[in-house]
Amino acid sequence: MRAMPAASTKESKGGFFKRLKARLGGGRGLGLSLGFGGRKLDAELEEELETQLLVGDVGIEATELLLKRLRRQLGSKTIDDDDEVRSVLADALAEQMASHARPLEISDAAAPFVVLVVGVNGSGKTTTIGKLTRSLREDGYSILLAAGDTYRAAAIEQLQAWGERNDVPVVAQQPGADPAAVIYDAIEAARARSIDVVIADTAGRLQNKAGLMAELEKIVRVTRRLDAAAPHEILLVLDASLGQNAITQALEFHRAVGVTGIAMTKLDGGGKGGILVSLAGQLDVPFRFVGVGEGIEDMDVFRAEDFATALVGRRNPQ
Ligand SMILES: Nc1nc2c(ncn2[C@@H]2O[C@H](COP(=O)(O)OP(=O)(O)OP(=O)(O)O)[C@@H](O)[C@H]2O)c(=O)[nH]1
Ligand SMILES: [Mg+2]
Repeated sequence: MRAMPAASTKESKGGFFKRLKARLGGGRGLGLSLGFGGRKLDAELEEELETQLLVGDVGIEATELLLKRLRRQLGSKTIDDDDEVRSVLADALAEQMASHARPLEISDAAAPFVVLVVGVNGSGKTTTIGKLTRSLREDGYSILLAAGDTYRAAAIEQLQAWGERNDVPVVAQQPGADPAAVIYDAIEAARARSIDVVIADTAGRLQNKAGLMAELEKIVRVTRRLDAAAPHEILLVLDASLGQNAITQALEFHRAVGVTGIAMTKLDGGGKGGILVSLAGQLDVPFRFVGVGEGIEDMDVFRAEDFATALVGRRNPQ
């Protein structure tokens, strides 16, 4: 078993962390406007903070936990400056998300290792596949992509374009083909060619459409005929800009197919980022990746501390 370093050692600290901080929630992270220096954590201040955290998508339960922590650490003392609050918040946020920071591990025993990528329409599945392919290629894995979104010709072409860009083969059939059959063929092809990893795209589906969720269950069932342990990863791609709706999606997809990892996209612009804090308290599934843009490099593994720091903004402004 190799822990996927996927960018974890590569550019992380410098490049991606900077971009994460710059772009998260359109550059404002949780958008905390503090101005707390000289004040005390009284009811009025708590309410201000509570509102800001809720607006940042942190969710009620996680917000309550954070306020409790602030109360415990700040007591009735006069707050020095905003950094004091930021620091307590960043530590508490990192703690709340820490157990979810488990990177994707590609097991060498699997032949091939199968990643099934699922999510609602437009969440960023195909783009995430492109980014993940590049990252795994850089780590030396051979990859084959399966065009399991057979609903639109454009979807197949989009995946083929990512295949070309990354110089990896794509197994596809005509639009309208059975996605389970496409993915089955792709796994067999990967086996025949001793390819390490198959990443399967799927069509976007709303979590409340029973027929489409049943189709996903069928894909999983058919995949298991080739390897009882497959898919080794069911990666749910969530659009952070959907706010609390992303949580509903996560719970429903998990109920239907048992999600094993989450990639949170669109944390730039619309996505506030607090959604990961909220999700951490509601679903015990690892956060594998965070995406902050449309480019091939705009994704990295999730790191709780970096993410928490980016959420609260600068801790030590000059
Ligand atoms: N800003 C931003 N845009 C993103 C990110 N990830 C994906 N996108 C964009 O979101 C749009 C949808 O991305 P796709 O990868 O096609 O999404 P999908 O889930 O495959 O969509 P369907 O196949 O239609 O279900 C595209 O315009 C992407 O460029 C991200 O992290 N940030
Ligand atoms: Mg797609």
